[in-house]
Amino acid sequence: MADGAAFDAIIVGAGFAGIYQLKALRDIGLSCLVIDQAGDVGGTWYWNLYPGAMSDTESYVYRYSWDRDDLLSYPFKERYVKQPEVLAYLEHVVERHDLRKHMRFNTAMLSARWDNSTHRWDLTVTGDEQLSAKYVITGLGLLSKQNYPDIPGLDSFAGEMHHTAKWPKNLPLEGKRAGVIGCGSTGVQVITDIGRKVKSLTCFQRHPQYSVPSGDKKVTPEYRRWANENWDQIFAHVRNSITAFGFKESEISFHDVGPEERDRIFEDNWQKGNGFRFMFGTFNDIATDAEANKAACAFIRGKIDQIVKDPEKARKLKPYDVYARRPLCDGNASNGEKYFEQFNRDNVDVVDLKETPIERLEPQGVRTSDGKLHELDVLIFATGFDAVEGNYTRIAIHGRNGLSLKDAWEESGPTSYLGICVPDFPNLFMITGPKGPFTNIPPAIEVQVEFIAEAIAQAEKARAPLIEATHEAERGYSALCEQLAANSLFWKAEDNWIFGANIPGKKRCLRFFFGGMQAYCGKLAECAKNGYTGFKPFARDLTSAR
Ligand code: NA7
Repeated sequence: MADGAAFDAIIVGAGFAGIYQLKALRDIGLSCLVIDQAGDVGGTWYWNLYPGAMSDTESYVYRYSWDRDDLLSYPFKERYVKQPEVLAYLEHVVERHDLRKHMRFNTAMLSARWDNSTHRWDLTVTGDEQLSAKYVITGLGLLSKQNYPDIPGLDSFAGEMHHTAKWPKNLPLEGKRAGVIGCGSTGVQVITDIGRKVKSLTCFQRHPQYSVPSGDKKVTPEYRRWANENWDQIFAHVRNSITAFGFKESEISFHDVGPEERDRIFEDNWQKGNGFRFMFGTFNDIATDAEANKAACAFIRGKIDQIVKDPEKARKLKPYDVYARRPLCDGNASNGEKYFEQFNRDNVDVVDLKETPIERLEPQGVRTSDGKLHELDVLIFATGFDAVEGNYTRIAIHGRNGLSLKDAWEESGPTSYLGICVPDFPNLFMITGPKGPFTNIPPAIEVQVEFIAEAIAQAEKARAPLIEATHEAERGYSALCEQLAANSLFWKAEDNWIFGANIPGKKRCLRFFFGGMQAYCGKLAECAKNGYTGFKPFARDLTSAR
């Protein structure tokens, strides 16, 4: 093995997760290396350069909570952070904490194999280089393996085709005839941003969406002062909430109030904006009670009818299925217009793919089943991701006895203990792994990073650096996840990536912990406090190891 190729910890991914994990492990004295296949830091925010890309979490809780001076001083201009700002923020954190010297870019993990004789992971990375580490921590992101639909004639299209998650920098769209396939979080953002820039925009929509305005606006000095005076309470609230989105979640049931009050609450939350707020800040049972859910759907359909002037476009844009996908919200275009308002433009149209599915791509554009050729210069795939496990199963990760992670998940679907560890894969930790919490992502990353760093610190102290979840613990945790999701209406939404149902051939099963952030933090704290229950003994051997 080449000199310098052995580390205490190798962290894969230089996004929100990898950056904080590096800092946490470096600060306890471990030798660490971060590798990333990208050319620089940023993770999701390195790749997603598509027009309109933004976080749909409010800016003040889309950042790290642990650097007080930085929280007080780092600027944010608007209520929602846009891709360039998130990227600049992550670059700033890396420089501020002198982390770059531990990072290597353009370096992908191609395979990882546990060696039970050395108790180390052997990694092969780009260029067939061999690296080794006691601990491997993956911060691969939930959503990074792109999903390209298998459309006949894909290669025949003569124009440009781009997936939103692999967007070329500064692609000019002005004056072009653009098509967008997909109207999830990403599609809604792209459409809102480019409607007024392109010559024509054809939106190919399979399921219409319940999108709510974000409520984006400029950050005023008063708002910033409020945040600066309340960082402790803000982040305490985040960890004690369900969604970790920083707003007050509703404690009342839809059935607790009468029709007028219901309308007032829906309207109030629509005006405040944010998709998660609309789902969890209105009533506490929108995601679990069919009647409450239907009322929310009817309210949003009413808004679409009010906003979209052409009744035929409005008809196509109105969803009638259950409101039980990841809640969406749309930002503002540079002129302040929002998603549904785009369809009042003469140059923006929607094609309902349930009525007229795509038959094939042709050199000039997209041919739908009604025989119509939608002529295009550029086709944008906002078609989402092979979410959650997609990043893991494409890499050969082999644990004990050569077992691959792919095979370990073959029957059960992607699973874990605490969203972090998999039995038979010692010293491997997944940040935002399967069955992690369904919340705002940066706070979820933080609690996982801190749990991993503390477990490793304990194992190092005990000189017993072998951290491995038991099968029993994984089964128990999975059963808890199932129980927590049992009443959720999310099961009823078709083609939902949350259950892996957006990709043909993927196993339809639960991929998240639906108990909320507070309960999730409670599980991690309880595990650590009781001597890392659910793991084969390591920290508990502290005394005997000495
Ligand atoms: P999503 O939420 O998975 O949305 C993908 C969209 O692409 C959605 O509208 C899909 O329609 C559509 N899609 C996917 N495959 C096809 C085919 N074959 N034909 C037509 N339309 C298709 O991905 P996003 O990138 O928007 O968001 C992912 C997450 O990233 C988001 O939740 C945030 O957390 C950030 P469907 O609705 O399935 O009918």
